[in-house]
Amino acid sequence: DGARPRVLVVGAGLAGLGAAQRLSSSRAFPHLRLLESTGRAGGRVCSQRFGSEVVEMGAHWIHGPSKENPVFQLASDYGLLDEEAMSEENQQIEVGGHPLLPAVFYSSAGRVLSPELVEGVRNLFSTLLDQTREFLHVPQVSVPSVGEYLRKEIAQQVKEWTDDDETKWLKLAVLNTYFKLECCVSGTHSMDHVALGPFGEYAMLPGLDCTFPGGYGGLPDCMLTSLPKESVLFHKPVTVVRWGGSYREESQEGRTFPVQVECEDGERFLADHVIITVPLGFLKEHHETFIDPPLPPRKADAIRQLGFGTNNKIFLEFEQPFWPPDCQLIEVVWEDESPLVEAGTDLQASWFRKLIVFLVLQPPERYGHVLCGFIAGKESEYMETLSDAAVLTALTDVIRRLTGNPHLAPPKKVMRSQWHSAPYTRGSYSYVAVGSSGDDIDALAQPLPEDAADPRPQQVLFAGEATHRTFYSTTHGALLSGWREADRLLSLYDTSESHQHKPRL
Ligand code: 6YU
Repeated sequence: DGARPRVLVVGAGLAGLGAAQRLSSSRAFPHLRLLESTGRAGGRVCSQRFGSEVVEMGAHWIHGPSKENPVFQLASDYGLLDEEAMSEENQQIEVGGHPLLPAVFYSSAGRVLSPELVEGVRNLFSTLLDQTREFLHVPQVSVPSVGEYLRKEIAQQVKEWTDDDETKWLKLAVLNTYFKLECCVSGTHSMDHVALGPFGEYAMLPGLDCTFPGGYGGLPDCMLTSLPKESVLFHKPVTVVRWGGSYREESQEGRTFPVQVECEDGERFLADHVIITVPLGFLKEHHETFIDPPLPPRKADAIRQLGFGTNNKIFLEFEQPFWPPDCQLIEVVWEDESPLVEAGTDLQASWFRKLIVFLVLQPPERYGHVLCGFIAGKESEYMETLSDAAVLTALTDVIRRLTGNPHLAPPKKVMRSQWHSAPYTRGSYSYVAVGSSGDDIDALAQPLPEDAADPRPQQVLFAGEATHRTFYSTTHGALLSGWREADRLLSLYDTSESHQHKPRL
């Protein structure tokens, strides 16, 4: 039995759990260990208590909940979804990633904007955004980024607008809100950082986005339960993955292992293979020391070039709603802003202007009056450095201004995510940044040793959302990447001979 391959998985997010689950269901891998730096499973799937209810600090929806979505399938199998989400009808709805919720647009001038004006602008923006996905196979793009393309098109269109000046400015201000919203979707500071050519490679599945009634965290919890208890070690941050070596257990004469993984507490684990699922944000910060010998230049470049930004959530609980009863989405328009005018850079004075959307958590009978605000980019990272009290004060001022009610009662509670400060995440999710492409994602996913002529079996494998070329930034991308790497190992070993530890090369 000691001759069978030993596998380590680093990170217990959906990628790591998915890989471990698949490997542990095969008899070929009885020696499986999952090392997780924090005290819980789930990673960026993170449900937390907020008063008497559970809210999502990380992943919120299943994007495209339908048959092809493995997160949807697994969650359905575990009985974690409600009937509506499971219905055939729900699975067939195609909205291109943007479900339309009943929304109210508040402006910085203390007024509610007319739905007609907003709808016209929204249609324009989504038409332009759809166009940005059409450059995938175009050899030469005229501008490098999604943001620049959108602005160029908008500048053209404005010339043809026949509205009065005030309406023109207002329409531009609404467009600016959509730019900020798109920053949340892509998890980036600015759409000028998101590469235009590869933008259309991100794939959307059918199905109307759904949530987990009992919390997204139910999914990693169920996956964890299916693993042998002793195989999962928490509070085990890995500091270095050594590969290509010949390591032997101190106490034993036995065989040697090519991989040695060292943890912050000094403990070492030997293995034949390691699957690394740490976030791209962690790799960006640590890859030079985390992997030894260091990564080949092509892979290190991919880590540097691909984007990994910040999108945070701020939950606010109110005694009384200030929004109308049927409203599910509050959007914020700063009337003095335009995508055609450079934004201010004084984070302290204006970070809160980047927060332009609040979801009203549904149903109110269950949540009370809770808003979930989204804020992306450098402003979001700055927000992380503030105290809860400072965030609450700033947002109370904003909401008073939006509603034109200087006496509006402040929220009674605030809670927010701080994904950029989280040492084992360092941001929220990946995007294909200007200067990178889907090939970088594939380069990141390439196992080591990389050389096809190298006779050694692959020792270091890479999974995680940032390694999925078409589903990056999602939970299903993460899960599929974990399965992909587990399958890579399964295919290395002929299971009929696996007890003899014979790689099938
Ligand atoms: C989705 C959604 N969603 C909001 C917010 C965030 C994310 N996502 P993990 O990080 O989970 O696991 C790694 C583990 O490794 C972790 O436990 C670490 O502690 C551990 N680790 C690190 N270093 C270690 C070390 N040294 N040693 C040991 N362990 C170590 N996805 O499907 N629906 O609604 C959202 C959202 C605020 C932060 C999301 C959403 C992203 C997912 O959460 C994320 O991809 C996966 O959970 C990652 O799993 P993993 O296993 O890879 O890593 C065109 C175009 C546009 C492109 N984008 C459009 C899509 C929009 C994405 N949607 C996002 C929206 C929200 C609101």
